[in-house]
Amino acid sequence: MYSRVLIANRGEIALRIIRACKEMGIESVAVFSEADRGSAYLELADQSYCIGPAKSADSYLKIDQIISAAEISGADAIHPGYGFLAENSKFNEICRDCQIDFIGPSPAAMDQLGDKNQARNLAKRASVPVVPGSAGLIEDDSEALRDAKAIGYPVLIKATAGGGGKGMRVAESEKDLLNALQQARTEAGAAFGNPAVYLEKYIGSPRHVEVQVLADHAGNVVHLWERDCSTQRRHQKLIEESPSPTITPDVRRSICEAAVRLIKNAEYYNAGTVEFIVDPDNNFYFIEVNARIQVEHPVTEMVTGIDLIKSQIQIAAGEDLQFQQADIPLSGASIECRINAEDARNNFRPCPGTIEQMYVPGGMGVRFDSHVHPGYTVPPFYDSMIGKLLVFQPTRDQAIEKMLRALSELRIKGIETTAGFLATVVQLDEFRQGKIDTKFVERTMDQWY
Ligand code: MV4
Repeated sequence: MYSRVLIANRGEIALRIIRACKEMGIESVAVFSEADRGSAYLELADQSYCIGPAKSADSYLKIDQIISAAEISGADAIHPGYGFLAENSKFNEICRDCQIDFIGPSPAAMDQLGDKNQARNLAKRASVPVVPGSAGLIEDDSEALRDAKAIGYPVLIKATAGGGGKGMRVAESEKDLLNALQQARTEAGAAFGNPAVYLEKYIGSPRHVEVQVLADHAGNVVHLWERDCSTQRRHQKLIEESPSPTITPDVRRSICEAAVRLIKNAEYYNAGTVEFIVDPDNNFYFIEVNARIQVEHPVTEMVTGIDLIKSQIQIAAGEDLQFQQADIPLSGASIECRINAEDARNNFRPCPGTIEQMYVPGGMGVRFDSHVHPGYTVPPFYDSMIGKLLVFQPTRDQAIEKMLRALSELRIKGIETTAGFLATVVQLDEFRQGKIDTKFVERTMDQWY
């Protein structure tokens, strides 16, 4: 096992990883930008290093600075968290060249899955359903017109280098197609340096269901059931839960088996998430693989009792999985609300600033993963999530009541947060009834909140 792990991240996930290291008897090394200097959680790490100015591009994305900190501190491994360099295969490779273990999948797996068209082909080879679409990348306009006609409108143009909702364009009919194609290519070229696109049938109001997997270096692959992330707004997840209230036990079984099949075909190791969309007829389709730990991983920890960060570290250090599929129960119901420093009433405008007072909810079945505290200043340079409020209960109805109680206890003075907005969402009949899809927040909230 490692003696020392460097955490190439900040905020709540850095703290989450420090906690796992501490419990495993591993020393933790934190890095911070000038904007995060003096952040209280840094005190909980065994060492900490400044890696540059506030802007991410000058600090948390600076590969050479992070590698230097790892070498100076004597770290055996780097945990990238999520965002920043977590899915950067070049960083992953540089870690390998420097004989520092990267806690995550191989650079090759990352490259393959980072290309959505390749990932889609992998799914097909693994007999995992994909949305009906083009055979591969679109070469020219005539191919696009032919493929779109065969697929049937509306079609969705997707950038192969995209993901997470970036680089997509809907074409409602043939007359829109060539313009949309041109726009999608230009956008993808500018955003990702790769203009290549493919086509899929457009699924109107899908649900977002993703399956957590763990895979070791010996080829063992297990799933840890699914999370439902349909409660989102403009591709920003607001609430995540496990199990999904929108699928039947039959769909659960087959979607989880499909995820394992795909990962087995990918020579993948460490933690990963296989993302699907589910249509109104309960057909599920593979969308992409997230080759990292995700923000919403704690809901899975709550319903399985498995610590995903510890599992990632054990796998990276070469340990085989200590459990088989049959040893991974799904019990109870967990919900997570992302607490953001944003003003929901003003189009979710970020609200950095100093937290003057705060009261954190607690009690049975409540978990708050956060690095903030009274006196903490939320810097304006990074994403606005300041914590994740989780609940765990035997049933979803009870989890909803618990969440409402916990949200009502959470007090943060000095900055605006999304806590009140989330309470409104959780109380909606549609949410309570589990009638959620990716359009549900827009449909219900945007008109009157
Ligand atoms: C789709 C789709 C409809 N049809 N693909 C958006 C993020 C990326 N991970 C995949 N996404 C979608 N792909 C087809 N063929 C609708 C979405 C989508 C979506 C998916 C998951 C969660 C939220 C979403 C919000 C809007 C659109």
